[in-house]
Amino acid sequence: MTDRTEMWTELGMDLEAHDNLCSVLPTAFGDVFLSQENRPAGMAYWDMVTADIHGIRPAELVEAQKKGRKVFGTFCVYVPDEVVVACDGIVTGLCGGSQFWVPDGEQVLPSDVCPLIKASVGARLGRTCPFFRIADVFVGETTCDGKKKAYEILANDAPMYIMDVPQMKREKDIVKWAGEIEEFAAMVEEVTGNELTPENLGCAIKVINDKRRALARVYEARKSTVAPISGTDALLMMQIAFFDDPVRCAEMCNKLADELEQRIAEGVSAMPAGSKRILITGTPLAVPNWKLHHIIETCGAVVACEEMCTGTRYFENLVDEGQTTLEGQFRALSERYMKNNCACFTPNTGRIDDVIRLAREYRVDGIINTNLTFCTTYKLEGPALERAVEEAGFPVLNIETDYSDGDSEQLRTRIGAFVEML
Ligand code: BJ8
Repeated sequence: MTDRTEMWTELGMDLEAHDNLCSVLPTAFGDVFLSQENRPAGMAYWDMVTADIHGIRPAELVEAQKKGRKVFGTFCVYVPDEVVVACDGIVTGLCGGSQFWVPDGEQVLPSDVCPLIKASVGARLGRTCPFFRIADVFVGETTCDGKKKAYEILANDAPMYIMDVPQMKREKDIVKWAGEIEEFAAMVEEVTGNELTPENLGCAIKVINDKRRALARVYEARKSTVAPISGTDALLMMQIAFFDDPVRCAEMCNKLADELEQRIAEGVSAMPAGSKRILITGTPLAVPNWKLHHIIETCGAVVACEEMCTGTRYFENLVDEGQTTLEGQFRALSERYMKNNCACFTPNTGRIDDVIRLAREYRVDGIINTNLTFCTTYKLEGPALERAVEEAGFPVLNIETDYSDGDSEQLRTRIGAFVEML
């Protein structure tokens, strides 16, 4: 593997601490991914990217910056990538999914904050993630309270721009989000030095829609009871989609979908016969958080679908490609993004409808509702969700967990018992 020390040094990273992270990742990756049997050959791409996750893509971003392009780091699926791509900027995800970053986050945050927030702040302040060093602009948003306050802390160390996400979904909220997107576009134009036009925004809308279509094809294949891919592999594909070049992402996902469709036709499964099918819903699973999928899929079940931001919410609903003015395009973007069902909204009954719809479409036997510890919004809407899906005929297991491995055995016992009774 290419030695990245020079790049990491130039990025001002803490090399010693970063070495500790790099030393545990290969074992974790091997245990979770390479131990699986009958994987699709197409996963070789994601294995390669993940094996050098702090090298390959960061090196591309640094090269692009040398040519004058700007990198925008984002924390939420409400931020419209299309605007950045239209202005020849690059988007990269910034949500932290490793326990490794949590202690550095706890230096400045109370311990009773969700691990995603602590890890994201820790990754920046501990200088142990190249993506958090590379981003020219950090784009935050007014979703949950913890994130809003964490962004204030991050702003002391990183260039933050905040988008004001509405908390309801009325017509005036859609209008407001379109206005926020317009203001965001002005900032992106200024940072990139490139003008946003209906033409380049139209192209970017098509590029990101193509990426959504490709991800959707892989998910479509997961509806088959043949189970041509494990949920763990599909999750990795989804997590990397937040970092990859969108055109290449679509190309690789389409290739994978071709292979999965072939496997379905030939009856080739990645999972043992009789594996119970699970839909998982809840808070996002940022890379490298593979804990729940690994436990579920080593307990006699397959994760068939994720109703979460690292799942269906990332690709369902396309942006209308028929608009020819910036005003019409901002409105089309707003309409699409406002269809996303985050627990930060009130009410958020659309998520319950989605979970039941997806549970039927993916023909699942049971649902796991997962909540990151201290995420109040998702926790509070949990009971209503669980009641509704049970009424719809789906058994449900509620899980609250963080990034540490301390509860893994306890989770294995609970999930094993749940799968057993399906
Ligand atoms: S659209 S889910 S990506 S906000 S888990 S940080 S909500 S305390 S991540 Fe999210 Fe956007 Fe919503 Fe999706 Fe807060 Fe909860 Fe932590 Fe969360």
